[in-house]
Amino acid sequence: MVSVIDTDNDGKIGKRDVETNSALLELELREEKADSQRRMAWVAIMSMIVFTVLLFSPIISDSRVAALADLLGLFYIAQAGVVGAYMGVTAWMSKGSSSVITRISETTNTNPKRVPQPAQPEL
Ligand SMILES: [Ca+2]
Repeated sequence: MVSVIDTDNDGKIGKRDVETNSALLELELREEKADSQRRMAWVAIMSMIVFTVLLFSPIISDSRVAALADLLGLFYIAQAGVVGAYMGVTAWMSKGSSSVITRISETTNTNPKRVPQPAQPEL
């Protein structure tokens, strides 16, 4: 259940309140998604580091490393792909998020450019 908050404090839930709330909800969902994608990228980076350290440690024998060579190559490519996709998606999403912020500032009228100017006296 999503509750609608009276964002402009006029005591009524109007169309602008619903628009502002839906824009804020969209931002929250976007942030959640970005958080989980960032976590995935960090796990990918850390797994590459941990696996590399493990492969160079004496715990794993040379014969095992040789046997897993092809699989490990694919592993590194896949993990680097996750990190690269994260970078690309982050850059792409940062372009789209400005439209939501513009929508919020339009509905809440907090954009300083949109503050109505006092009428100029005619000379
Ligand atoms: Ca309202």
